[in-house]
Amino acid sequence: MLIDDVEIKINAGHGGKGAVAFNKNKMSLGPTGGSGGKGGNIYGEGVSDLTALRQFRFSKAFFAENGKDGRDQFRDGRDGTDLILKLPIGTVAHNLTNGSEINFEKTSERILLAKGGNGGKGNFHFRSSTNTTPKEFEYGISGESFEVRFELKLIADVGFIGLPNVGKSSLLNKLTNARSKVANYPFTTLEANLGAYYELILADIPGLIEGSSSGRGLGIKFLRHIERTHILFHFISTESLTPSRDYKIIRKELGAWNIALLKKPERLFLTKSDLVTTEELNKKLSALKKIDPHVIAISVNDTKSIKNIEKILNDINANAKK
Ligand SMILES: Nc1nc2c(ncn2[C@@H]2O[C@H](COP(=O)(O)OP(=O)(O)OP(=O)(O)O)[C@@H](O)[C@H]2O)c(=O)[nH]1
Ligand SMILES: [Mg+2]
Repeated sequence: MLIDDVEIKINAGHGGKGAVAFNKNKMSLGPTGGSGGKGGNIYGEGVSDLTALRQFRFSKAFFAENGKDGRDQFRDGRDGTDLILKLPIGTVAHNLTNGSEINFEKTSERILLAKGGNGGKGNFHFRSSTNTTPKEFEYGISGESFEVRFELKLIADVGFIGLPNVGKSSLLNKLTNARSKVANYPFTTLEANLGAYYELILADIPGLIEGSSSGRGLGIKFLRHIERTHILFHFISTESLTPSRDYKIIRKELGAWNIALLKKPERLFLTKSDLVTTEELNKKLSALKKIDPHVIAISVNDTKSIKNIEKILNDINANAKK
């Protein structure tokens, strides 16, 4: 199961305490108390492993090390070690306390999530001409600590949508080296799958049905994975008795998740063209032409269809580079 939405608590390190100490060797009372070390920071780091959020499934609290206390003989406490959390690229970190968001988009990019507290000053830092034997010191400050939600929104260029069983995964597998599960029943695909077509990333997601937005079928949470795509490929099967209605059902569910999905460019495909007679194919095609005059009929078993789709993808790729 792809873990794509988790909540945890992160606690950056507490600063160490400053020391109160005096010079013993020389029998003078000069202050020698060192300062406390800084508490460790917590960083997120983008990684290409899409399953990296799995580490947060059962462990819910993460701590960076506290700074060590200052000691005598001017010895400052060591800083606490930073904690690095590996996050799949495409993760949005939502700070649930102040509502801020951070996007992790590049591998190896480290971004500060929670800052460690500063260490306190030791008494050495309080010396002055009027106070040569200070007993003051500071406590360290606590590190930032808050609940954070990591939401993975896969980074893809093209999103495949449609009712279950229309051939989304079959096409992904045909166009890329992905091995998305294919079977002749609804809801074969249970989570988003990515495939690479040259530089373009294609995302195949589970099928939507009427009422997905109210929790029917597999729900619609997986639509987060196509939120950032440039274009949607919408598939309707020739097996459907009501192609235009199917189209509207899917559009309604998309809008229920995020209205922005309805504004994305879309290409419409009538799939499994090999299953029906030319007459039936044309009938269904003309019904869909009323919705989109550029709709095309395809079959994964037909080389010409695949070439057509590859041409569309090549154009998208060329436009993306402009
Ligand atoms: N004849 C024919 N069968 C196809 C074609 N494309 C897909 N199929 C078959 O249709 C069935 C469903 O294909 P999938 O690719 O699993 O469909 P899906 O849209 O990914 O389905 P879900 O993951 O359940 O949403 C499988 O048995 C495929 O072999 C096609 O062009 N022609
Ligand atoms: Mg599928």
